Amino acid sequence: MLKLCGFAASNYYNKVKLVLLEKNLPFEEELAWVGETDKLASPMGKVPYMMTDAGPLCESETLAEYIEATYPQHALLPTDSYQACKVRELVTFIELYLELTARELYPEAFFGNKVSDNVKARQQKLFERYVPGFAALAKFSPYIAGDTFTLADCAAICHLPLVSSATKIIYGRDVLADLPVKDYLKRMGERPTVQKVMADRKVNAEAMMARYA
Ligand SMILES: N[C@@H](CCC(=O)N[C@@H](CS)C(=O)NCC(=O)O)C(=O)O
Repeated sequence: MLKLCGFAASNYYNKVKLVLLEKNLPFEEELAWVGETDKLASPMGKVPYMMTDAGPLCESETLAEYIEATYPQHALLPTDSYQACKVRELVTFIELYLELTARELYPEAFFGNKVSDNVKARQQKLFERYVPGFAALAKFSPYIAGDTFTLADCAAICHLPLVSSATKIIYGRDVLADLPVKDYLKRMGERPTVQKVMADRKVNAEAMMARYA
């Protein structure tokens, strides 16, 4: 049985959990806060990581690809290799250019710390290049990569809300405001799998904040 390790307030953890739920696979969850992770399974100390029958794995997209390759039911990648890579391309854009750029703002946006004006300005400049790049690839029709729910939706559903809220808090404007992200997330929020992930996220986020307090 697959065991997903980490905590449900994490967007990367939730991306993999959504993959597992969408594929209707049995799995266990093991709570591991940052600082309490298994260093052999996740040498960088990051979550999520996963215990499989074959051994441990880390990095959320590696986990997603492992699950997809090992359990073909309820496919989350197109069979056509070009179309599958279009999905992966979108995941990379969402994570490397949007989520990681926004992440620099999280300490101030969500955790009561301060981010320097230099960092805010640097990240804003990056968004000016990265958001149009993402907009050129994202379809929202009705799914992020086109007419089928894919791994890119699992990433978008978990990451885009943080990009929107962090930039809204720091800059007073959601950098994704000109894209149909809100409608898209509302549509995706109708899925029972997404509702389950978000409900668990809420409970765990409260526990996480209590740990900080
Ligand atoms: N590239 C990693 C990113 C995971 C990540 O940044 N997880 C955060 C929690 S949302 C974490 O573990 N942060 C602790 C740290 O960076 O040391 C992945 O895709 O799994």
